[in-house]
Amino acid sequence: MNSLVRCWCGLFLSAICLLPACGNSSSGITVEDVWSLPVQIHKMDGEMARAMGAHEGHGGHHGSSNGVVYLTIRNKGSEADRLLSVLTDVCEVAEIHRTTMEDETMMMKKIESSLEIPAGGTVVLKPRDYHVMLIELTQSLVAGDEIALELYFERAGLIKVASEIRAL
Ligand SMILES: [Cu+2]
Repeated sequence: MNSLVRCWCGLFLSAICLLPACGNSSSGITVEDVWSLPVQIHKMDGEMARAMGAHEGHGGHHGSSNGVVYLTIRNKGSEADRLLSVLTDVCEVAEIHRTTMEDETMMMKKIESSLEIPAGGTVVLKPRDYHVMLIELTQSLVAGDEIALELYFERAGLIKVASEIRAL
């Protein structure tokens, strides 16, 4: 009887995590519209190449494969939360970056600490803005495939999402 109960419980939990926005309901955080692009340094267009060239730490990896992840984080809770880190198996390091314009040059910087998601607010990681940088891919990103990401929030804890890889 005990094993049957555990079995049903397991099924129930996996069913919850198959929902597209697999959030922690008590925290109010949901993650939606998760997608990725491969970024090949030597194949990037001028704009991106300048951004990457200006980027500390990427210059030394000329020719290595990187990727980006874009996503939307909603906080329906009454308290602010913070995205602390991102983990994935497909690269050596995943960092939260922000692209900004400085003196008409596109710059990309790792954010200083963590990314705040205000109470009742939405933060969109999108091209030319916040993004998750996948540095030194250990496997190639193939359009149509999905990669697994683990997002760690200060209050909501771990939220696992799948990111759809789009074509460049
Ligand atoms: Cu970046």
